[in-house]
Amino acid sequence: MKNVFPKDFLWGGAVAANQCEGAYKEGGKGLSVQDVMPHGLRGGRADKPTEDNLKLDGIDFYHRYKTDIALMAEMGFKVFRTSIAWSRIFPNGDDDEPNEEGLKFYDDLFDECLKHGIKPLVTLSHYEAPLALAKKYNGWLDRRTIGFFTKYAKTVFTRYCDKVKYWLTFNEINALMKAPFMCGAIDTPAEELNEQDLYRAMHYQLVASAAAVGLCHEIIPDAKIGCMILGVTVYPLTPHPDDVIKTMLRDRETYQFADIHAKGKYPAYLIKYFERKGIDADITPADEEALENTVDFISFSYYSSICETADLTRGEMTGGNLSRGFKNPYLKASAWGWQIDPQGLRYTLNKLYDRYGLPLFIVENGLGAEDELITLQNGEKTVNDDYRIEYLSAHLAEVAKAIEDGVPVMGYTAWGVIDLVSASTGEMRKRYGLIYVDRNDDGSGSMERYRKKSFDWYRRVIESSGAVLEN
Ligand code: BGP
Repeated sequence: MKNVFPKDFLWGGAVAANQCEGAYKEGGKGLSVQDVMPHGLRGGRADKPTEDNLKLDGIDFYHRYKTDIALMAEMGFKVFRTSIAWSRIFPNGDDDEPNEEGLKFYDDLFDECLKHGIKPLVTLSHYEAPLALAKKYNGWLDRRTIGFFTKYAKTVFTRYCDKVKYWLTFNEINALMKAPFMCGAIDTPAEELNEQDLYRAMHYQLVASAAAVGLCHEIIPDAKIGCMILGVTVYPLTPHPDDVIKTMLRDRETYQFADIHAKGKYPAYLIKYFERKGIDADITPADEEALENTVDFISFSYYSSICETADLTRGEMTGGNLSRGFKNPYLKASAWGWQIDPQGLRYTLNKLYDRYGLPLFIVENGLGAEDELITLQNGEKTVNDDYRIEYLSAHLAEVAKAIEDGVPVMGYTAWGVIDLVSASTGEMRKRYGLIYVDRNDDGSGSMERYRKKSFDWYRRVIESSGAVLEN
């Protein structure tokens, strides 16, 4: 088979500010919602930052980014996805003026990437809104948050217009409905929110996302901006028509977000749903106009697939952070119970392209596993992570098939390319990296970086433009 990856394919890796930067109160940064979520999505909320929160120091990327970017350059990265911590730029979210020290940090970080020929791909909001917005406004449940967000977006577009040409608005925007505090800075406990509250918050985020798209096009005409969805890939558990319909409905929970970003308006099925349930999502004519700013591409995260059934007694539930479903009897799972399904990635790419006809970008994919750091005879430390190489190469082989199917894939950024703190569990133990970071769940460790076996494998993949995947 000939090598199908285009020459300009954007090979790289991804992280998020809150999971790697640390330095949670340096450089004038305000607190973010993550600073009070010590044990990730699964754990409870604390009143203030506590020592057991590994994100407070992360992997100290804030101070070590030069070394880390150099390692990424060694792998031949064309692109590096990270996020801007909103609370470094507007510490309280509603400040009059941005924090110059925060802006300067990202200037330096992006310059460092560009120095190595790496293009930054920047997420505006990756589960890390300023905590003050949660306390003062109830986050995305308040329409005023749209204004705070667009001011922030305008500030960073203006500042980095010459440096950043690829942008994403909200990370996994569809996750808001499942995790309103982490994704929406909504202070009200999730169990006290009704459906209308959630749909309003969703609507405000969608309007803000579209407004950011419009601003980006205006301020950086040669940039491309996309939405980012949690690519929940769902199969019917059985061929029973009830299961198929249930799967269609579950799909819409994901696609409603991409539908609006790509088509610029609410889909008919959602309008009908609001009518039936008597939901007032507070959609104004000005909002409808703002939504017409549609995205240039669709990006998504892909880790696994799940099954759906109408008969809840039939199946067993999978693991997963925000995308749990029923177990597929044909698939194996990771140690955290996430089902491994490389073919599901080809299926998802085709499905999204059939639906939207827009270029696609896989901005997260990887295997969270426990690694063992070993010392080789020459004294070098490494991890023999053949399991990770197997996972990544199987998924990339399916990306190649999707490209052969005719899907325009812009690029691929492996998630957690350097070990970082897990979003769902707050652990270091669940490692995704091709670069090992010496930090443990109890906070011990030197923070030293070591190349895993997958590091050299990925370097060869990029160097050969994917050709080595065939061997
Ligand atoms: C996605 C998030 C990331 C990341 C990843 C892996 O949902 O966008 O932030 O963490 O999942 O999840 P986890 O860290 O829970 O293993």
